[in-house]
Amino acid sequence: MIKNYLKINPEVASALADNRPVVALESTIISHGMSFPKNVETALAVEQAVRAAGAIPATIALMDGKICIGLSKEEITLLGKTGLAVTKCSRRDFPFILTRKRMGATTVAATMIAAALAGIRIFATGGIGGVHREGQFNLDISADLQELARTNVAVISAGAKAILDLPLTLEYLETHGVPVVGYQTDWFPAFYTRNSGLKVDYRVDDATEMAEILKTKWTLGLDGGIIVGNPIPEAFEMGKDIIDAAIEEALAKAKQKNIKGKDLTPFLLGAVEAETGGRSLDSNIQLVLNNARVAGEIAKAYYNKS
Ligand code: PSU
Ligand code: MN
Repeated sequence: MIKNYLKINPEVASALADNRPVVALESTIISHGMSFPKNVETALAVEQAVRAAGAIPATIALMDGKICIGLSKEEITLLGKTGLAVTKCSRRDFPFILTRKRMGATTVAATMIAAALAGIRIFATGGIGGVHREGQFNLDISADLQELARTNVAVISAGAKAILDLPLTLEYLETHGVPVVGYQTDWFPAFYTRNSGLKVDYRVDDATEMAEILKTKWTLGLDGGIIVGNPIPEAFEMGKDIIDAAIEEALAKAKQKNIKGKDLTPFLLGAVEAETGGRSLDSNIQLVLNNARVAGEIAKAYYNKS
């Protein structure tokens, strides 16, 4: 039974049972997205931001043969300290990591799967995976995009990093019927910068309307997620030239080292951070906090109870 694989912490379980707002949070951002101790500090601050918005946070990871929904401070610290030695898990990895009782950090795709199993509909992260540069030749397309096409969870993110091919990413999402919303913007955000220069399908200005749109989609049986693109706050936006140069350097290094598959995204994230002397990390933290806040507000409107 699925239930045997789920370990939902009591606070989250009771919120779900009472139809109170819950926000799912991923753990690959902790193990592979940032380094210790900033990763742990950020993960805890993100949980606080969800609480401040009036929702219950549920950070998700695989541990001891269970899909854990809602982690303790100790579990978050363990993930953060173990870092890259934790297995980065997407859809394909669940059966192996659970059977072998290994520790697994969930990507956007895996967090969507786990959230849906637990009955959580709203999920906040930093940036989603997408179609990599030259994706039309190397077919490196994140499993996040397929998951968004099939699993009923709304993903609040600051868009996707320009390490990816953003136009191809949006084309792929359109083909698979995944709506891309700009939250208080007409433009798809590019993570460190507010505007990728690419238009979103729909602009939505408030949490209440966003919640209604989600209910309408799922009531109609139109399975799949929605991307809610929430741009980085202006004060923390990076200069486009600085970030573009760092990304070009990172991409060149990855090519030279022949980094491929699931290692590519963490490698590029680390290389960009190193190139910008940690400045990108501050922006990264601030945009995740902002996404947690907006996700909390959408969850409150969706569950209509606090
Ligand atoms: N993009 C970021 N930060 C991240 C990730 C992506 O800006 O931490 C992580 C997320 O967990 C995402 C995963 O789901 O990388 C995508 O990896 P891949 O490209 O291998 O599918
Ligand atoms: Mn990939």
